[in-house]
Amino acid sequence: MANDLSACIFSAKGSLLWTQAPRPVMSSLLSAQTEDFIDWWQHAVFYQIYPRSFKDSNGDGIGDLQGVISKLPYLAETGITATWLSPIFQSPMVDFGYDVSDYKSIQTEYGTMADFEQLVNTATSLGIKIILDFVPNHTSDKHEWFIKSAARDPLYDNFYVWADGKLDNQGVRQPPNNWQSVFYGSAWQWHEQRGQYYLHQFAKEQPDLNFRNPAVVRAMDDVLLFWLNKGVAGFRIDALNHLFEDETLPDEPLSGKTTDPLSYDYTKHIYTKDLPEVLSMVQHWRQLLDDYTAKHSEGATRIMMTEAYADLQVLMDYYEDAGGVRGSQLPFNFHFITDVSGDSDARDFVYNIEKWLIYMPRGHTANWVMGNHDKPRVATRFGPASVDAMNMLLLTLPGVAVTYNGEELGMQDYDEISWEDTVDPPARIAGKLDYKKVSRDPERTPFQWSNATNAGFSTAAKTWLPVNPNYLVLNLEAQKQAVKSHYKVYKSLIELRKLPVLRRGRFSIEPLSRTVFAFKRTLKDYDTLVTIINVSAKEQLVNLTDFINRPQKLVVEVAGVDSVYAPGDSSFLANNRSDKPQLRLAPRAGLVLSYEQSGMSKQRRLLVKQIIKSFNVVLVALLMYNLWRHKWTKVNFN
Ligand SMILES: [Ca+2]
Ligand SMILES: [Ca+2]
Repeated sequence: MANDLSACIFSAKGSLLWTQAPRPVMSSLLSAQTEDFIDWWQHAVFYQIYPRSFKDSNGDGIGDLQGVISKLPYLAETGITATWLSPIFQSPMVDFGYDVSDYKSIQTEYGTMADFEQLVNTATSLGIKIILDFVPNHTSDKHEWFIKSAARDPLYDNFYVWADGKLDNQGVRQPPNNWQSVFYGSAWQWHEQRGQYYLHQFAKEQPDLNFRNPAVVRAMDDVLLFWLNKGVAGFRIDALNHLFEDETLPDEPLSGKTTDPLSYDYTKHIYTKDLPEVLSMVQHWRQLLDDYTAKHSEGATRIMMTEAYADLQVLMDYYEDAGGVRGSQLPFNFHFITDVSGDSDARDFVYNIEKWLIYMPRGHTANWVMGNHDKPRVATRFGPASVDAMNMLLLTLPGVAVTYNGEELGMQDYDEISWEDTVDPPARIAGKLDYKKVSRDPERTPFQWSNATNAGFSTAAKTWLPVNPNYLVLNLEAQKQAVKSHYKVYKSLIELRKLPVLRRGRFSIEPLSRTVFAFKRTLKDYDTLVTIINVSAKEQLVNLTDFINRPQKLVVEVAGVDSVYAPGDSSFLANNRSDKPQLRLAPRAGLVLSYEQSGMSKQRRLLVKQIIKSFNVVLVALLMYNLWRHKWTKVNFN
């Protein structure tokens, strides 16, 4: 099936289904995906596991692979079919695994290769795909490639970005240019042994690889093939748009955003980010994955998802460039993280959702990332009351949904981590006064499984990051037992996602007011699904007559924990005698409703067909009886 997929998408080009309402509306561009051709990844929920904080199996206070294995049944029970794991490779952990010292071995504190193989086998038996985090931009400074490169070993001499410094007016050696590290300070570090500076776009312990060297490209291809042979379904590619820098090392122009020359915001990153060479690497890796899938067709399509905080046009070229060359299946869509917040109104949401779909090349799959380990959690960005509504939005939009672990419970950032307990590198660099402004530790605290010690994460006296004290009330066990909970809402949404209308239905969206927006998913012969979100902090009464012909026919499928409605409610609008029946939406709440679009649902249609069929049988029987009686009478007369 995988091999037929691209052909199917191409042949279906031009058959897009655009809705015809006068309001701004969008096609999901999913029409190309008939039921037979939806590949495993095209409608999956990708659950991001941050292994260090997920589950500790041996009581050292650090999450590990056996911990992840022990929780795979939980993911399966929740309905998760795909995961992506933050790095699990050998690393000095300066940047918690994003500084890899050996791409082909497992970090000792996380487990062994045997544990990893067990993880893949167990996941496979539960129907869960494993995606690994691939960190190509830089290695650890403890990687043997870097050590050999620093020593000018001829095989590795050119593996990293080395440059001579320059002398200032006082004759003091300075870095070759004004490039800054994302983590603050110069992106150049002097290396005494080599007698040159090396580039590090992130921490100084993360030297940038030189992808202009074909030997580096080959070495990294080899890493990808190694893990593909271990049975992974693909890769999430880290910090993609930082891969290449301008070879002539020019100064970057000033941005005017800050007067601090050591801040990453001090310059515009026109020579260190989103260079055209990045696209060619994406296409190269796509080819590698496609070739692998073709050679190992017994397995699933191997895919890539790419991390780049970049302009929309750049991201769309990753999908497919103007020449039709394909790259990333899923260039991460971070609009829900970067472009909307708790202060956004309904129009901002609609605009950002449509923006992605308008620019996405035809025949591709949309994706929506609601959170990750680098950004504050949903409850912090949108407010704790928004948790259910944001999950409704995420899980009923067309395409792929990406959930960061803990968001199914509405876990909250732990903002009170002391300076002493702070471990995130940019936070340590920022110092005691400013660390809270940049620290990513608050969204990385251990998963809250129960109200047991350390939230059931670990039996250690001290965990690597403190557990959020709210675990006593906010934990999975409590949410499983409660009548209503964020987890139960999340799980019911995943169940609902199995409906054909959510897998491949058309999509149209409108702001109904400044505070409420709604979208429809429609598919011939199936009930329409409608998602309505109130993004304001006030209760809203919503008149749906503009949006739907007969709102009286709506039935609640999923309601949030604060909703006055419950799943199955259907009489709430029918009993409303007003000409313009109104729906009541709690502050920052959402609702998912079903609606018999054509007046007759698939189920009812089948019933009618059955009745007609039975009626036909009776009719034929009557006819036969009449014929027989006629013949018998005739015989009698003769
Ligand atoms: Ca452990
Ligand atoms: Ca780079």
